[in-house]
This record gives sequence, structure tokens and C-alpha cells, in this order.
Amino acid sequence: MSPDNFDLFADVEPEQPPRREQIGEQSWVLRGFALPLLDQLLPALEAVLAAAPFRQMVTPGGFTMSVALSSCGTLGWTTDRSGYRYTRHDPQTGQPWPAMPAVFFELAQAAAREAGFADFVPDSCLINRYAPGAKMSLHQDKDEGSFGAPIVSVSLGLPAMFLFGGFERSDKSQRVPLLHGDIVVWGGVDRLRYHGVLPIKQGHHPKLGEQRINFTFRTAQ
Ligand SMILES: O=C(O)CCC(=O)C(=O)O
Repeated sequence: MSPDNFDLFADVEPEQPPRREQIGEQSWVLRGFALPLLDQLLPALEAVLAAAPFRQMVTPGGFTMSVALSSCGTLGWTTDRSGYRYTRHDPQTGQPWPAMPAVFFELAQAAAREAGFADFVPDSCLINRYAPGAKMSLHQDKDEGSFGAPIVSVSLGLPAMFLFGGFERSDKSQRVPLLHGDIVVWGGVDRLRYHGVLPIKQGHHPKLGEQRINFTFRTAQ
């Protein structure tokens, strides 16, 4: 192929999909951002789960959540009949929540920085496990002591349809497809936007099997 022809073909090469998509004034999807750290994230996750296994929690209204939860970091988010809150101890084991693995912390900080939030210091990582059919209803993250820090939310395993709404539950939501390795970061003027996840579709992920795992990093205190 002559150099001229080569240039011609280069013009019609499919474009790489954008790696960073803006979904709000201060909200971003970072495509594939977690993938380079996957080989460190999965063993670290296993160690956290050995100390604080997944469990299904009950909402103050008495509903059992379809998503199974665990946590690591200084504070872990929990819910039971008496309310939503952060605790220093895992109510199931009575032990402090497992420490946040360094690779979790570094990933969360790097993603926040990429989205324009320098100096993010997460003290809590909620770990959500979605089996097919599990979902998360629209809600705001507002159990934290202040809303100055962003939320960093990592998707692994089966795909999900993330709902990113407005400041009222009834506001129209954007539908944002999330794949293995994607990270959503929202903060600043968007920090209190409603968000949720549609029921996860049946499927099999080559690395994680029949589940979606989500890490939600927050500064809780
Ligand atoms: O699973 C997700 O992508 C979102 C999780 C979430 O909204 C939460 O834990 O508050």
C-alpha cells in the first residue's frame, strides 16, 4: 500500500470512544478507569469480604434490600429498622470495618482528581453486590457529615444502567450505561443529585461471574 493510500485508510479508521464523558456540570463517567488496577483490586476485595462478608440489610421501612452490602474504611454505611447511618463497627461481627486497601484509596483519589476534585480523602467505601434482578432505587447520598467531597462510584462485573437524576426524586433521570471498569464521579453543585440503578440483567462476566460489584467511595465525616 502506498503512503497515500495508507493516509486515506487512516481517515476512515473508527474513532476511539471518548474516555471521559460529562453527565453534569461537575459529574463525569471515566470509561475503563479502574481496569489497569483490576489485578490488585480483586484480591484486596476478597480480603475485605473475608472479614466483612456481604449481607442483605433492612431499610427503616422494613424492606430487605435486593443489593447485598459490605464496607471498608473508618466508617461503614449501614441500615436497619432504626435508620440509615455510618458506624465504626460492622454490626454483624462487632469488629471495626476492615481498613480500606491502599489500592482502593489510590483509585478513588485518582478518579476524583481526573474529574476535577483534587484532594479527595475517602474514609468510607460501601461495597454493593448486585445479583441479576437486584436494583437500587433513586436516592440521594446525604448521610455524610458534609457534602464538600464528591462521590466516586466504581463498576465491576455485569453491566448496569445507572440513573442520574436531578435534585427532586421526580426529576427526569439520564440513563447512563456502565461497564466493567467504569467510574462515575459527581460532586460540587451535583453532589446531591438523585441516582439509582435499574435491575441488573442476567449475564455472565468473564472475571466476576453472575454479579455486578460497585464500590462507592465517600468522605463520611
Ligand atoms: O451501584 C451503583 O452504581 C450506585 C450505588 C449507589 O448509588 C450507592 O451505593 O449509594
